[in-house]
Amino acid sequence: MRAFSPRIRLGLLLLPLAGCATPAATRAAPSLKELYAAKFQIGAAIAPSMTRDPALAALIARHFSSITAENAMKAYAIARGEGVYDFADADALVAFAAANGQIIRGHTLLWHWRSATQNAAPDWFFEGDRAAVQRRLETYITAVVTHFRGRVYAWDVVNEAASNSDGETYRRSRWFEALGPDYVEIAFRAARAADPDALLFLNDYDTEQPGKLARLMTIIDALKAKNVPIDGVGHQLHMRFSDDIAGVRAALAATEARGLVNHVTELDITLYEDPASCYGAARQACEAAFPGPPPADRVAAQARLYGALFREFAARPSVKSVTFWGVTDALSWLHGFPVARPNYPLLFDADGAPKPAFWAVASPS
Ligand code: 9MR
Repeated sequence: MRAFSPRIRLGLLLLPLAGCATPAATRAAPSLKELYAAKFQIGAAIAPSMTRDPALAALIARHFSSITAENAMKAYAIARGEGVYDFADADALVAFAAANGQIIRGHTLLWHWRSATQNAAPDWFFEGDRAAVQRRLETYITAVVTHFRGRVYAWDVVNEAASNSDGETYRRSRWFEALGPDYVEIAFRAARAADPDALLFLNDYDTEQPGKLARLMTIIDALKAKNVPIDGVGHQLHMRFSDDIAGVRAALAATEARGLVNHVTELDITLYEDPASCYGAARQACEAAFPGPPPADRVAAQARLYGALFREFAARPSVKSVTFWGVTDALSWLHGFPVARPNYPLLFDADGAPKPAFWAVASPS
């Protein structure tokens, strides 16, 4: 038996008494990576701290064949300044994965995102003229991909290039402002040159929405028309419990039609039914936190959606990797987005016990 904390063991013991145990809650959880070995890699995004928690590390080793650094390979984590790199956290994750026989998806070489304290597109990149910005981007990508050559088998080369607005293909990021649409091509060519064996992905969110998918595919078609080296599309799939899979189907099919591979890169399913306005800058009318445990009907709907997604993934040979954006409900970016509030988006509860969502993925039919 795994070395779960006394709290977890007590929880498992008390479940039948609470009258809410299903037989599934106590049966041994099969290894997800073994269940899906013939279909695709099963991955998790992790933080270095997770590898230092023995029970969590054992859970990660048991269920996942692929590891993504949730943050440790972003430019804000690696680049201390121009030409000054700190690979310590990223290397620790690479060593953890190697010790467990897991392969590694690199995330991400280029991103627009910034907050008050973190900047995935550091200011020093953008000093000087266009040629200077291009040279710095090439230098950075070459250094990072070369450092991990032979250890990172696939890269999210560019993250979130597509615009969220109709009638505008590319996101108006600082990269776009400095280099125009060519920045995507520049990044992919630099990555291919630094490691010809690594698979190269364009990664984005909301690919399950028709407008976003169309804009992303316009970018892909432009890259392919110029023979830019791209191997696949990364679909983040940050979904909601009430979603269906029609949009996911369309996104996977659009990628297949272009002869590219599909990776699901950041899968999770929020239990809140927030209106679109909640995701705007003002964060208006987000649902209030549940007063107690999450509602049972939403937990069940989340499990049904996970099951339907995995049936779909397993039916499509183009899907080569499915990565969850986290491991247990204890740690998820959704505790802070779109507003601060507890969320329950993953397959394992905060104590590491399999949820209905786990069982739906473990036996999707
Ligand atoms: O989960 C990540 C969170 O811990 C970071 O603070 C945040 C900013 O770096 O990025 C989160 O991960 C994002 C991923 O890198 C790209 N797609 C959206 C993810 C959730 O915001």
